[in-house]
Amino acid sequence: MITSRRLSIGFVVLATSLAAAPALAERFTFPTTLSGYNETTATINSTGTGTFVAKVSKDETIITYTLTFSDLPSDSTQAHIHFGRPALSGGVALFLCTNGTPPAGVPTPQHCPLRAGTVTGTLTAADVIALPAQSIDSGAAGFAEMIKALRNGAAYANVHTTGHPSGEIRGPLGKAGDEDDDD
Ligand SMILES: [Cu+2]
Repeated sequence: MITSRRLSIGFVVLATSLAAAPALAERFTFPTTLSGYNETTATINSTGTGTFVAKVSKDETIITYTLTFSDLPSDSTQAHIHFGRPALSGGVALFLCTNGTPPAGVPTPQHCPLRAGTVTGTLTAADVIALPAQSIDSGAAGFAEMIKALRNGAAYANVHTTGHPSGEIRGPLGKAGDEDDDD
């Protein structure tokens, strides 16, 4: 009896660690697709499309992201994660890339591809831009606030262009894409 009990406990431990294995690299994954139909305040009829995925590390200190877009009718100028829920505009909390003047107070973002391409990168507390009007802090507090926003569908990825400086293609983050394994 004892042997058989040990065996089943061993099996449960093995099964649990196998199930948890894919989650070791990140705690949350937030994928989305970008479209002009998601833009605010005006909906944009754009040929551009894109995909974006943000992966939050297990210890919630690093966001690794990949942004891909194509067929933009004018050159991209910058891309960000904004704090705002679907159908509402919100401030820029995290830069993904920029071809303009780099933001002050955070590490200089990489350049954006012009009409099509992919950028990958990592974001940490140092990259967060405070949004006082929306009560988003800078630093570690702001980073945690943005992860919470992502988990609650209150953030979006946005690519801006010369033709549409306030944003040409946009994708909502969180909710549907929230692969929460925090249990
Ligand atoms: Cu933006």
